[in-house]
Amino acid sequence: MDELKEIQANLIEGQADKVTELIQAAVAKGIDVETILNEGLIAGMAVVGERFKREEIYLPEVLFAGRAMKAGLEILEPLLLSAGAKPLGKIILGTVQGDVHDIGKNLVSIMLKGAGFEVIDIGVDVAPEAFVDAAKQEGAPLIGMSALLGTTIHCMKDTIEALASAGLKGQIRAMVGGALVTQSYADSIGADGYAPDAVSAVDKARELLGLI
Ligand code: B1M
Repeated sequence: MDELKEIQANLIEGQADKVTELIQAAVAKGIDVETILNEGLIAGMAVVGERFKREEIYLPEVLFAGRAMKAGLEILEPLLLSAGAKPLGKIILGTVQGDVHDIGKNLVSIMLKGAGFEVIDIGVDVAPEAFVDAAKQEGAPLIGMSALLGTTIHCMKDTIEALASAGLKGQIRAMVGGALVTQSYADSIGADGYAPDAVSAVDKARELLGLI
């Protein structure tokens, strides 16, 4: 369908206003909302993710595409919920205590939402207990933590320990990421999963929730 290709192309180009306009037109035309999401936005964002991985595009392009994705999701989210589309699973997402970097976390959030997860973004500077409380309150089986600073990375371990103290380790899983985080660091603190980038975070979340 030409409309979906146009949405994809404009998302890849980071044209948020045009994506908004095209999605409104597609919805008005009666194109299925999930088709618009999957074959328009998600397909476009997957191209962006792959190009970023191959270093064909850089951060500004990813951020513009992210903004376009966010604009598109704002229109589709309420329609998807009213259409009763079942989310793949709930994820609590935040940047750890003492850390206000949120660009990477927001990209992870957009990719997870785009893939069909329900993301509860609890923001930045999140204390270990706040991650655990949010997961308990929301009944979420997965916590995602982002950290960018050498001085805050240990808060991931503190959160995993808080999960263990609450008797929830194993029941609620922990996924970690951020510039300084590595697979071996994730293993050393007992995290259930690590993803190096926002695209891989989607596959890791699927894996941790037993969806693949
Ligand atoms: Co800051 N900062 N910063 N900063 N900052 C870094 C991180 C730094 C490396 C810069 C440097 O010195 N070269 C350095 C950290 C050094 C270190 O500890 N090793 C640093 C510092 C020191 C600081 C301050 C302490 C500076 C100061 O005040 N003296 C201060 C700390 C504030 C605080 O948090 N308490 C500070 C402040 C800031 C700004 C507020 C100005 C701004 C943040 C704005 C914002 O986020 N809203 C900022 C920025 C922009 C950066 C740099 C330039 C860019 C970070 C970024 O957004 N990268 C950064 C230098 C750099 O990285 N080049 C730097 C792009 C983003 C898409 O990547 O977040 O890694 P990233 O996310 C990736 C992956 O890591 C992964 O997916 C994302 C997309 O692929 N990922 C996950 C991330 N989270 C994940 C979670 C997952 C899975 C994957 O699962 C849950």
